[in-house]
Amino acid sequence: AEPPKEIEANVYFVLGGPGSGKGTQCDKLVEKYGFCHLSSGDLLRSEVKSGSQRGEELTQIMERGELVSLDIVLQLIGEAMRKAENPKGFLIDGYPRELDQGLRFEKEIKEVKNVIYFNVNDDIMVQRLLKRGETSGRVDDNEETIKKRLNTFHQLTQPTIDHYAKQGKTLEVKADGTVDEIFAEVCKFFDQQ
Ligand code: B4P
Repeated sequence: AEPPKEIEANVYFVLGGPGSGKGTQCDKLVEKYGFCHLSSGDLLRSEVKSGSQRGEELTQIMERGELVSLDIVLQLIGEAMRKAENPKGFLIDGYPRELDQGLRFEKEIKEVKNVIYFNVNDDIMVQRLLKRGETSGRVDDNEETIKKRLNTFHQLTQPTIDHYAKQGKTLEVKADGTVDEIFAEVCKFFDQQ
């Protein structure tokens, strides 16, 4: 087999609770800076849509607001990264959600340059997700699952964010404002890179 292609572009992890605006901000960053945006949630949802054997299992895990297995997500992200053509950088959105995911990624794929953390309180996240749930058709945008997703975030993802903050790699963005206010903050950071 061919050796895996070396990843040259910078890697940024984009983290925050469910409904913190990760996906929303990443779309705008792609447009402005030409990054390649890979959302672990989107990759999992398209795996479900493809009708593969593991799709049914993934749906159930997402419905429970739990994390799917580390190997599946890492494999999906790695594959997608190697397919990207001339990316200006990678925004890895919603990953790592537990410390092990981050450690494995850095060991097997590449060291992360920075972590962008969207910090919002739970009440606002719940409001945003319930609103999205009116039209999204997502199995996890309902009150019960949202509570579980918040729980998973506080128990597993928050310590992961702390880990990178200690390394001085984290940009923390206060993310309870409007989409444009938050975007302006993030752009200040990327314009200096
Ligand atoms: P995700 O798809 O990552 O779901 P999410 O956390 O809700 O983020 P999303 O990007 O969709 O929402 P956003 O904050 O942008 O994960 C879903 C599930 O997949 C997980 O529960 C887990 O089971 C599984 N999974 C994913 N990654 C995994 C991993 N690495 N390992 C294991 N399992 C994994 O936006 C939410 C809403 O807010 C939008 O409707 C948006 O319009 C709105 N909004 C955004 N910014 C706003 C603002 N400033 N003001 C008002 N509304 C705003």
